[in-house]
Amino acid sequence: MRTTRASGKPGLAACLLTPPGEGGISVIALWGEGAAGFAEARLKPAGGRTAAGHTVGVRPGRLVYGFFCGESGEILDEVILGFAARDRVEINCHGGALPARRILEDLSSSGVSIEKGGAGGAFGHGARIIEREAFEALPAAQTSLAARVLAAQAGGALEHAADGIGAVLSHPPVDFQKASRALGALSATAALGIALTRPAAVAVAGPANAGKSTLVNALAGYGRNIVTDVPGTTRDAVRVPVALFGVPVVLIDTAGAAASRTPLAAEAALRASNAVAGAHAVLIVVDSSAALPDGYAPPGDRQRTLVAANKADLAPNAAGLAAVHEWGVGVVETSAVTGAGLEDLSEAMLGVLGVPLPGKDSAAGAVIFTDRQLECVRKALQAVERGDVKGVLEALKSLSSGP
Ligand SMILES: Nc1nc2c(ncn2[C@@H]2O[C@H](COP(=O)(O)OP(=O)(O)OP(=O)(O)O)[C@@H](O)[C@H]2O)c(=O)[nH]1
Ligand SMILES: [Mg+2]
Repeated sequence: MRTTRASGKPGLAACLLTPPGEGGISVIALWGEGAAGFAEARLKPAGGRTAAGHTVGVRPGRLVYGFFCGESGEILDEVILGFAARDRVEINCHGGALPARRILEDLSSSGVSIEKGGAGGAFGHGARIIEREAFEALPAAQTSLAARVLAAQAGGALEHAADGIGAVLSHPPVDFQKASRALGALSATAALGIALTRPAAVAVAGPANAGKSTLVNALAGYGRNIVTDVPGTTRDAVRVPVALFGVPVVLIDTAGAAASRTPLAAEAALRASNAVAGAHAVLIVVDSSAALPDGYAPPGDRQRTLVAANKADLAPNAAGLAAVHEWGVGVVETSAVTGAGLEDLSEAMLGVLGVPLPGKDSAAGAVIFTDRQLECVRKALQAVERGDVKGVLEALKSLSSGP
């Protein structure tokens, strides 16, 4: 989103770096030729001397405390200005929606172009596209693995890999096989990279009282959901973010399949089936120490279903377990109470989601983490198959430089 430019400061742009909402501070980036001088002229330093015309000794790396004034001289907020370079300033004002909005509105009416917000916006000025995409995704990273992978891509890992593949084709002898292998390996990283930035949802369904909520709590690491020994405890579909080997996933705990026909039970069942329909995968939790309820059939399609045969700490019910194995889907024995089998279950869940298990080096190398990047690599692969060097180089260029 770009506001209409007014006259006055055609070379300057600004954007809000911090997310909207309550917080200690908001940070506005202001950049463009003359940004430091512009900000300096708007600052009334806390030390006394008035704003315009008086120097505060701006130099890169300096922080200056004072009051940021509007075009008319009105004080807009108490701020700390950070001068990152001659043409880049960060305005740290009070948090919450209003102080930053007042400053941005004033900058806009002074002719400063207001750019799309988020950390990526601040780097839009001269930034490479993959770096910008990484900085846009970083604030939403939910696990340290996601943050490390994105930081590595912001630092150039993916761009470097693309350059390396381009180099293989740019000089004779052109090695299509090598380029094809490298592009194949690169596109295979997308399953992990995209899962890190766009967490998949797994619906947790199954008969009442099987231990669904206890299992979700165990995977989350805290008592998010109410657990009791009364069948029918869970009614709502409750979304619980968890990390499976560093991969963020949203588990949706649902009401157990039960025979009750009350309106509340009917609504709970509807919410459960909606969760199953909308999820990327389904984890069916059964009580392996009991027979399956009469007529119970697993919801969802088999390709994306996994079973946790829970309560494995109790004596197994052979007939119930045999019936579950007939469903033809992966079965992992778990005990949500002792924690047994939870690692195997986490690994199996990633398998059903098509996400490779992250390795020690996953955060260090090149990783595709957006659909746009994957599309570029796919185009490069197609061009390799056609023997079209120019097509590959163009696709790699758009991976690193955008359309
Ligand atoms: N022994 C044993 N008990 C378990 C295990 N998991 C859950 N339970 C117990 O089983 C009972 C039901 O657990 P919940 O987690 O509420 O089961 P649920 O499937 O969410 O039940 P609804 O929400 O009613 O469908 C509780 O008393 C739990 O403590 C397990 O692995 N082993
Ligand atoms: Mg429950």
